[in-house]
Amino acid sequence: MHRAEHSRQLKEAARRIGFDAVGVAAAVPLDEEFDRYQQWVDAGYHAGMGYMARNADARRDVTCIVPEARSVIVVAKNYYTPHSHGSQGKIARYAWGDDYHDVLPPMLDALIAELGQIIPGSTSRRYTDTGPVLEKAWAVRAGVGWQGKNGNIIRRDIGSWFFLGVIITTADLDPDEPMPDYCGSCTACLDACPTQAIVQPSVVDAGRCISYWTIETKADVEIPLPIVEHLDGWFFGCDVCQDVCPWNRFQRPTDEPRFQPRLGQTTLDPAEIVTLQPETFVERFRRSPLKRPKLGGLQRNARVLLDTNETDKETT
Ligand code: B12
Ligand code: SF4
Ligand code: SF4
Repeated sequence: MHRAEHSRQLKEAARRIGFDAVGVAAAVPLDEEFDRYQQWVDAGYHAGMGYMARNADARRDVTCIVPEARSVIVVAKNYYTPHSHGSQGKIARYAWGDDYHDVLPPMLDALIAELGQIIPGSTSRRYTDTGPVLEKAWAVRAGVGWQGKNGNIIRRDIGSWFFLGVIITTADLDPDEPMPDYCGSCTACLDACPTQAIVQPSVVDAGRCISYWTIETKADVEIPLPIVEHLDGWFFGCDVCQDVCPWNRFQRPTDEPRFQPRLGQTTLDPAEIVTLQPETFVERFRRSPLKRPKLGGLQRNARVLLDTNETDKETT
């Protein structure tokens, strides 16, 4: 059978499994993107994420992961639900429901199983924020979206509220064309970022990003004052640069019920979190992305927000 037919069948399977978009790129080295990644690391923009500086070979060349890989399949899963952020104790939209690290892998496994039917004998490995893969660079190459000036991958049909998943495979599939950039002359995200973390179009310095400080750092790390001063109620993650993006007017509600806000909540109460007991934490945040910084990290965030509220009261 022709490889165009294989690609068609794969895409049909991806839609059937519930992905909102799918594309294919040839598994050739990411030379240009890799150079930019290297510059990002050299500039120290990975801040305390030591793992981002490791396994550089695999980030450049996926055949370090799957020898004889021919194709990289990239899928998108929409997580948008029509609720708003509230104003205090705000949680980033991606973390309102169940953790995508639990939701996406079985879907990717189902797609790998289908691929095994379409091209028997193919070997594949999946990733969704789980290894040294430049998922956004692959998404652009596979035509799943373009990289916006806010650093995220965007599509014209659903905006940017989606997760990425990647399958590296020995299956020889028809590659798609990269998607052109539709940011144009817009600079809304650069202008709106409260901490000027977008240091140049599409380049985010994690060390200045609220998302990094509130999600990726541990309890014993103090959030620097210039970040604290601009938290504006963000408890976990930050969505400012996506909220202002005009392409997110094209957002559509997800069909995945597990991405609905747990207990209907899109905020956390800092006063409640500072006194939360470990057993309750484990119970309440099982399968939630909010467990990533552990109870200590969440309590550090809660204390910062409570302190900021106190200071606000004193100065007004
Ligand atoms: C590290 C990481 C972070 C870090 C660093 C963010 C970043 N922009 O890289 C922090 C903790 C800050 C973070 C935050 C968020 N993240 Co994050 N993160 C990752 C992770 C693990 C690696 C990303 C990476 O490789 N970064 C390194 C840099 C070098 O990569 P890059 O941005 O692709 O770099 C390119 C640009 O700098 C560009 N570039 C450089 N110079 C130039 C010049 C020009 C002209 C151009 C066009 C491009 C360009 O080239 C580089 C290479 O292609 C990925 C999962 C994965 N394995 O890919 C998720 C991932 C990127 N995150 C994701 C999400 C959802 C988020 C948040 C929205 C969560 C939130 N609401 O708080 C925020 C968004 C912040 C932002 N504005 O980027 C999703 C994005 C989905 C999407 N639609 O794009 C991913 C893909 C996870 C997933 N599987 O779904 N994240
Ligand atoms: S997530 Fe927030 S802090 Fe980070 S780049 Fe976007 S707007 Fe700036
Ligand atoms: S806000 Fe404007 S510049 Fe930023 S990603 Fe969206 S379209 Fe691009």
